[in-house]
Amino acid sequence: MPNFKMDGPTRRRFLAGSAAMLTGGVAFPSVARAEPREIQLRAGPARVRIVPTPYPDTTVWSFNGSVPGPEIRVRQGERVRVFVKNALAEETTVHWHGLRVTNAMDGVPHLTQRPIAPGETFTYEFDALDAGTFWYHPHQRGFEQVDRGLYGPLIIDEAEPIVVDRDVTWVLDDWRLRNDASISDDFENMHDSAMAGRIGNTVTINGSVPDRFVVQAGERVRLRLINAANARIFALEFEGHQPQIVALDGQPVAPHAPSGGRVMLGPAMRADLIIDMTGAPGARFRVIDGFYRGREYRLHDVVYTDIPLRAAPPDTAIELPANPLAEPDVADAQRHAVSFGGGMMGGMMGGGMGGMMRRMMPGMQHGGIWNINGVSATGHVMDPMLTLAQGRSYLLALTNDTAFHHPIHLHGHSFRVLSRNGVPTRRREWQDTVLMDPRERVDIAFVADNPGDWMFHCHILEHQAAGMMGVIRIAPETSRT
Ligand SMILES: [Cu+2]
Repeated sequence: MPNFKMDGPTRRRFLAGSAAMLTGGVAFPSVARAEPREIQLRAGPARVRIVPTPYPDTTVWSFNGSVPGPEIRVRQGERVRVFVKNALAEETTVHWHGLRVTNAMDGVPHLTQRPIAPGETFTYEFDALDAGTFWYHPHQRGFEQVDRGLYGPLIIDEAEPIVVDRDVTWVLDDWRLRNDASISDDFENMHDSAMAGRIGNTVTINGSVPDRFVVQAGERVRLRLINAANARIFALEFEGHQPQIVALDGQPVAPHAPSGGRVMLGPAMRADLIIDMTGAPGARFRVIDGFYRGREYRLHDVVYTDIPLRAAPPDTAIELPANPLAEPDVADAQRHAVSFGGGMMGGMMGGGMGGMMRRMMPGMQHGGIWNINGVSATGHVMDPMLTLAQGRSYLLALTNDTAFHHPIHLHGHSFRVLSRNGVPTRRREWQDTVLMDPRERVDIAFVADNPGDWMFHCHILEHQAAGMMGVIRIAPETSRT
């Protein structure tokens, strides 16, 4: 984990001390931005240790030789310039997941940019508008490039951060490894494409099989979870602890305990937790991932040192300041229905592969397995499924007409999740990726304030590649076509 400080003081304490003079009550943080923050990323093959000895190292594709790639960490309001050098043998791009960048910087091959050819460098530049937990990854053949290790965390610090003892990032991923610790190359197979996606056999945190997370009694930790897996959904339970969710997909939410005690994260989703270490010195607790019924496993151990930090965790406020997002006018929003279809009709119960294949949609071809509103994407360039007027509010009534979960991601915007199956959500959370249960209906709303052609797709990368992808165009009202 070369780029992660799991222990020791973070920049946060320093920032907490210096933030007051930078804000002065303005709605939008105005950090001096004389020069953009410059970052170099090099996408290329590397050898890293994913599983412990006696297994050998694993050949991956990574940014700057590590998995995850380097943590990009900037202050809200800063301008960021990233030089991406492609040292792969194939084209690539980088998408800044959840960031409201201008369209040309969104990293979608052929739609927003020409892909970066092998040997080329592309320069991305954007403003860090929203504080929060984000990540970056290629959008070119993501099902293989992300799976092989091309991803990294992107953290934007609040101008006035909440006070914690440690600020820790866990990038979750899973890998399909062979016995020699090499990555199985069975990409784009029919089984993964038509069912739940490429679920791996080895789960990692920050690029390696987790060992123990050492904490101190009385400590308060901000834990930023990022699900970088192609397809695995996580449902994390922190035994013996009461985590509070303070942000989802980077956007602040009223602090609350996770429903059922489990933090749910579909692919690409993030959650910021505040965890007070209320255990006794020397105690040990498990972190359980229980999403897949009958396949619960111990993801991690929380291990207390013998020396407490203090008698009890602090009781300071943990609510995060809101980001400058435009509030949709739901009453006046134009409504569009969007349905997600395809895949196996009857789910994955019984029958084996042959039975499952027989239950597939009639006429279904590989590459056209999934669809949005009946259209199955064959690449990133396509006619827009919707053309929206810049500045107006929209309500998208999403319906999952399939037997599988889908984490649906909209580029360039965050949206409010208004209701699920007709029941209003309690917190109207902002998300950029909403996890839909099989057959579920979810209403989302947002202001179409970022002009351009934006991807709207499932973030199970095998589903995306097999057609569950569309383009939403946002254009000035006068130039709508
Ligand atoms: Cu999907």
